[in-house]
Amino acid sequence: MPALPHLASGKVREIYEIDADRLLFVATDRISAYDVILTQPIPDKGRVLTGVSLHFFDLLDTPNHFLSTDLSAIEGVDDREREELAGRAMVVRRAEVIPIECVVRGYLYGSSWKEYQAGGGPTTEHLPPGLKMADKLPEPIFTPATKAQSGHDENITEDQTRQILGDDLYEELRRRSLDIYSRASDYAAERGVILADTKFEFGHADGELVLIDEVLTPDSSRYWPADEWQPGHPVPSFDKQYVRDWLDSTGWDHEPPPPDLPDDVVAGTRARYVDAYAKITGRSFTDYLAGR
Ligand code: Q0Z
Repeated sequence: MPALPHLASGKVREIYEIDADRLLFVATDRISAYDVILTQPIPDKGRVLTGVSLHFFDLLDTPNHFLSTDLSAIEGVDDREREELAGRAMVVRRAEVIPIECVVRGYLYGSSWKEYQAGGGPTTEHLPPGLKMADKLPEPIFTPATKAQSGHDENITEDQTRQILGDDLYEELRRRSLDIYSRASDYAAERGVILADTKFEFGHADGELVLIDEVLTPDSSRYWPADEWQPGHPVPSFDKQYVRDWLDSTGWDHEPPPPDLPDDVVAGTRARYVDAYAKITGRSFTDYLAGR
């Protein structure tokens, strides 16, 4: 959208180039469900996700790519665009991206549960037998993945990851990822929220290993209301369950095109994102918007 060179498009995010050292990282209001981008945007969803990332960059105080939310000195962004981008855009340090998704899991769910149930796979190689769906793991595990051609992440073994990264970088990323997960999940637990799993990306900037991309957002993490967690049962997702349930009520087969969301479902989904911001960060989203 801004008159800056477009660098990359994600399903729901965009990256623009500011200069050789800096990028503009934008969270849009697009939403995906069952891996399909829905036709209607969810107003402020991008601001909720950016607010959550900013909250954790601040709280974690770990080397990261965040520079500023101030767009006033960025040439190529006009006043209208500045208003549209406010609260959803970050100026970040350009890094050399490490091509591994650093996934940490504290609970057995999603693709890892599927692997476990099917007799084991890369994410379950260090797990004991006898676990149930959504069980809390004996300790959090580092289960890296690569971005596959399909756009779907592919889980890889510890040996494969060590081959790609080398032992030193593997161990550094594992230590950093587990440490961040441990601190964020303690923070969430104090608020009645379970951080079931999350995915980090890292890069090198000026010889420093920095956390990049979005961090600990509902799109990159699985957050559960603690009072709805029951081992052995599926756990409803905080933010997306409502819209998934509505989509399923239409009989949609999860193949594009998706059905149009009625206005009340858009509004209900927005309300759940705003509520997720408050539950996860302990702050009011209205205050976030006022201070953006
Ligand atoms: C992240 C991605 C997105 C599409 C590039 N600080 C950085 N330095 C260099 N590169 C990146 C970052 Cl964050 C970078 N991605 C992933 C994000 C849309 C792809 F919003 N690609």
